[in-house]
Amino acid sequence: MSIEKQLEKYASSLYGKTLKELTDAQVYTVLLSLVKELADEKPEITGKKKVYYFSAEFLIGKLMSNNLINLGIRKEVKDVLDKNGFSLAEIEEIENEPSLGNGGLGRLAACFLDSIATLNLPGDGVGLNYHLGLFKQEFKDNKQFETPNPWIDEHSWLNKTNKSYVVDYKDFSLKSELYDIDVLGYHGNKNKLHLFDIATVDPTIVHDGIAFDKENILKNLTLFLYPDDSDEDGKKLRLYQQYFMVSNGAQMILEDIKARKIPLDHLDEYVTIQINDTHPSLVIPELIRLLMAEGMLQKEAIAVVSRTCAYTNHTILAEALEKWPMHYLEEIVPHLIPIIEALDAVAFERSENPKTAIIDDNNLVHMASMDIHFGYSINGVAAIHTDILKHTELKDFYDLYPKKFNNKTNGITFRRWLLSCNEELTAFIDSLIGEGYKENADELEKLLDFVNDEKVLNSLLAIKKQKKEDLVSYIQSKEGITLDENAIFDVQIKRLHEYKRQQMNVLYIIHQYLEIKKGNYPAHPITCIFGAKAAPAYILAKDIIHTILCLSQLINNDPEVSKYLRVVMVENYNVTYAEKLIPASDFSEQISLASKEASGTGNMKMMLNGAVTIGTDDGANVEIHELVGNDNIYIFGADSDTVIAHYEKGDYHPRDILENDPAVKELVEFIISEDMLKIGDREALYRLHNDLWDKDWFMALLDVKDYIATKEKAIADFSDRQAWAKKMLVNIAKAGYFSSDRTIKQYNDDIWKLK
Ligand code: CRA
Repeated sequence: MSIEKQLEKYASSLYGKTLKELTDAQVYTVLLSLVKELADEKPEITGKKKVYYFSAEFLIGKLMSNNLINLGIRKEVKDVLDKNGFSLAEIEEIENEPSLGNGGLGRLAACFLDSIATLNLPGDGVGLNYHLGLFKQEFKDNKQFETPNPWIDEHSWLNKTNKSYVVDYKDFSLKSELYDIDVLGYHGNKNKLHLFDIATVDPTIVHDGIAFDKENILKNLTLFLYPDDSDEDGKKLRLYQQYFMVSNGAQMILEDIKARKIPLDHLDEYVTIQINDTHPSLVIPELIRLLMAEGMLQKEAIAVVSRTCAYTNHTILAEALEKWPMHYLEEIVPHLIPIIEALDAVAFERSENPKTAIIDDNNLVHMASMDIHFGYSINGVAAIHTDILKHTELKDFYDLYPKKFNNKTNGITFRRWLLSCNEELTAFIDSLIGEGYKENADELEKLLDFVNDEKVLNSLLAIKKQKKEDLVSYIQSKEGITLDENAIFDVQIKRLHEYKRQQMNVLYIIHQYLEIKKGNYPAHPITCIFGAKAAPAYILAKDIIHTILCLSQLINNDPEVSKYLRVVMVENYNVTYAEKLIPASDFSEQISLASKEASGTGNMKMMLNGAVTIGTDDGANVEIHELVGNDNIYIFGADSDTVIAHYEKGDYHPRDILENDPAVKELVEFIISEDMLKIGDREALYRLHNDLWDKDWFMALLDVKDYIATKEKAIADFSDRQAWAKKMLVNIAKAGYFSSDRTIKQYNDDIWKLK
C-alpha cells in the first residue's frame, strides 16, 4: 500500500475523515500511528551478545523527523502532505519534546542508541520514564522560573509492555511497569529504549512551579529527572530512582538470559552493561545480589559481574562524582550494604591506598571507585579528558589498572544533526559528493576538493543565510525579538555552568557595548545568542542568566548600540531549539576553562553545520583543532596544564588581576553600574560581581582579554566572505570523525565485542 493510502486508512479509522479534512494535530496522530506500525514490522536486531546502555538520561528529542528519515520515507511523506495542503515541518512542530535529559550526557546516550541500531548491533537503552522530565524554563523579570514539562500525551512513542518486576526497598516494595520506545537505525532495523515506571506516580502533587512532596515515593518516583537535590530528601529520592532503574534493568537482563537457557556464570559472553556515568553504578551490587539469590557464590558473582560491566566517566568535576552516605543506603537499600562492604574489602586487598577505597573514612560510598574496581573498562569521552583521568584525577586507579583505561571520543548522529535539521546543506552536500557520507562520514573530506571553488563557497554562504533567516522568524515568533540575519550569529548554547564560562561571554558583551558607546564600532554587527537552563538550586548560574537578560534589555533597547550589537537568550533551550540554532550559527562558542569540559558535543554539531569554533584547547575542541588546523579555528586562553597547576598551587586570585588591570576591572564593575541596577536585581548582580572579585573559581578573568582579542580577530575575518566560507567548508569536511557511528564502532571493537 502506498504511504498515501496508508495515511488515508488511519485518517478514516481514527477520525472517520479523509486526510484533507484533518486538523494539523490529527495529521500528526495519523502519521504517528503509521510510523509506529511501520516500526513494529521492522526486525529486531539480534545476536549472541547484547549491550545494555544504562543511563539516567536519554535526551531523545522529537522523534518524528528522525524516524521518517531512518525508515527512508521522509520525502514521500512530505510530498503526500504537501499535496493535501499540509506542511511536514508544521506537523513536526506538534510533537512534544520528551525532556529526559539535562544536557550533553543525555543527548549523547540518544545519539549512541541511533548509531548502535544503524550499525546493526544488538543494544538497548535502560532508563526511567520521567513524566514531567526536566523542568521547563520560563523568564519573568529577567529571571529563570521552573515549571513542569508534561510531555506524555494519549498518543506518544511509548509502547506499554507487559513486563513488570518487583523492586524491594527497606520499608516497601514497588511493582514496575515497562514502556518501550522503538529505536530505528538508518536502515530501519531496530532496538529498544526501555523506560521503567510505576503506576502510582501522580503529577497532581506538584505545586508552585516544580515543588512537590519529596517523601511520597509512591507518587513522586518517576515524576522528574534529577529533582532539586539541594536538600536531603531530594538526594534520597535520587537514590530511590537510581536503584529502581538498575534493579529493573538487572532483573530484565537475567530473565532474558534464563529464558535463553544460558548458564549464569557465562553472563558476560552474552551481555555487556555500559554504565553511563555513576548514576547507574548500583547495578554492580544489585546484579551480584541477584546472582547470589540464584545460588551463585559471592566470589563467583563478583567475578562474573566484573566481566560484564563497563564504565564511562563524563566529568572531572568532583561534585559530580557521586558519593552516597552509608546511612542513606541503610535507610533505602540495606540489602546492598553487605555486598558493598564485600566489594570494599576486595578493593582493599588489591590496594591499601585510601584514595582507591570504595567506602571512605566518612562512610561515604564512592560510586566511581566501585565502577573502576568492578568494571572491565573505564573510558573518558575525549582524548584530553582521558589523559587527565589517567594522570591526574584517577591517577591512583590508573596505576592499579592501566589496561582498563581507554578513550572514546564522543560523537553525534548525523541523521539528526545534519540530515534532519539542515535539509538544505544535506542536499547541497549530496549534489557535490554523493550520498556515501551518510554511511561513511569520512567521505565528507571529499568536500575539500571544492575549497577554492567560488561557486560552491557562495552556495555555502547562501545556505547559511537561509538558515539564519529561518532562525530569525522562529525567534521572532517565540521570543518576540527581532534579529538581523546579516549580523554575525555568535552562539553559546549549553547548560549554564560556571566552568562553561557564560560569564566570560557576558564580559565580552560589556566590552563591546562600552566600545560602541565610545564610538568604536565592531568590524561587523554581531548578535550574541544564548540558550541555557540553570539547575534550580544553582544560585550563581541563575545570577548569570539574570545578567544576560538584563544586558539584553539594555542593549536591544538602545538604538545607537543595537545597530551593531544585540543579545538574546532564548527561553527553554532544548533539543528542538538546538535544531534551529545550530544550522544558523556563525561562531560556535566553546569557551570552558581548559581541563573542565570533558568533551562537549555541541562543538561537533556546530562544526558539522559550518560554524567556526571560538574556543579553548579543552575537551573535543582539542581534536577539532588538530583536524581543521590553526587557520580554521580560533583558539585562545590558558592551556589545561597551566590551569591544573593553578589549582594545585592555589595561586589564582582574581583580585590581583582586577587591581592591576583597569580595563578588566571596568568590565566587571559594569555589572553593578547604574545602568544595570536600574534594570536588574541588586542582590543577584552584586553576587556575580563579588564572586568575580573574590573567587572566580573557573578563572574567567584569566582568559578574558585573550578571549576578547580573539573574538575581534574572528569578527574582522568574517568580513572576507570567501575566506570565511573556506573555513566553513573545511569544518564541515573534517567533521566526519565526530560521527557517533565512529564512536560506537570503537566501543564495539574495544569494549563490547558484539558480533
Ligand atoms: N555535562 C560533560 O560535561 C560531555 C558530556 C557527554 C558531560 C560534557 O563535556 O560532552 O558529558 N558530563 O560525555 C556529565 O554530564 C555527569 O557528567 C555533560 O553533559
